Amino acid sequence: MFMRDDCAPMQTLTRLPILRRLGLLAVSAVMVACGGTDSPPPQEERLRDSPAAPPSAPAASSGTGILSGRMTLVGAPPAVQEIEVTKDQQVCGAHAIVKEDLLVGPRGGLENVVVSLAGVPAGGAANLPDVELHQKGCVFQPHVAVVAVGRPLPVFNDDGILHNIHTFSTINPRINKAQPKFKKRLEIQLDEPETIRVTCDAHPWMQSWIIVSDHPYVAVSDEEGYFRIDGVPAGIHRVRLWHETLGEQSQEVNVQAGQTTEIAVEFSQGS
Ligand SMILES: [Cu+2]
Repeated sequence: MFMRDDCAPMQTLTRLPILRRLGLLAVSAVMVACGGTDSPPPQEERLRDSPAAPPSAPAASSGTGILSGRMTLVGAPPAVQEIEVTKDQQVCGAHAIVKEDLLVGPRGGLENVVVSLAGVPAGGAANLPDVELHQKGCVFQPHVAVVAVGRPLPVFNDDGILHNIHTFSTINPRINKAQPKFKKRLEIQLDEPETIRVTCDAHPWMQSWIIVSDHPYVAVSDEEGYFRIDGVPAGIHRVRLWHETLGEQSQEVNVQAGQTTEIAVEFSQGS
């Protein structure tokens, strides 16, 4: 859970000059216009082309720190939208299924923002925790899964009905595998960093995302919008913040050894 007591330097937007805040929000608004689930996700390669630090940046110091913070949605949260179940009613219709492409907590926290360091060299992805992808109650769980490059990702069918896993990747080979009710577990493997949309072709509302990372500095915001990344090398980094519906923005952070650097990022649905 997010800990406020161990926070030292604050790098919130509220402490930035007003013009910069407006600039960041403008970036957010632009990304909204370019975002949406039908658009291909931005590729990791773009990030590697980004400058790692401005010329005036101090050299990275030794040691590591913690990067944490909170994602929020500006303005009124969207109404929860319940999916109309059109198939396999006995399983999929046994409970309410809601759209998950924009989940906002009661205090404005934005869930499922992928927070990652951009431009860091590949390596250390083995430190990412294991993850399983479940098709349960006709919903992918988790909605956003982070997996290390090259690590087998187990996919479970918990429902006893036909599911399917279909990855809309452009860098990794596409995967399109049926998962009948008797195939409780299968494995997929993704060897290149990529943000990949995943569907089940048997149930059109089923969609999730797999984030394939070649480094360990990535996290997904929780239902209150909080995230935390441990073991971040001290120094100046560019942080990429990506949401499937609200698009992408980035900002610079200065992580100091032995300290927690906190960021607060606002997303907007635009005007
Ligand atoms: Cu399905």
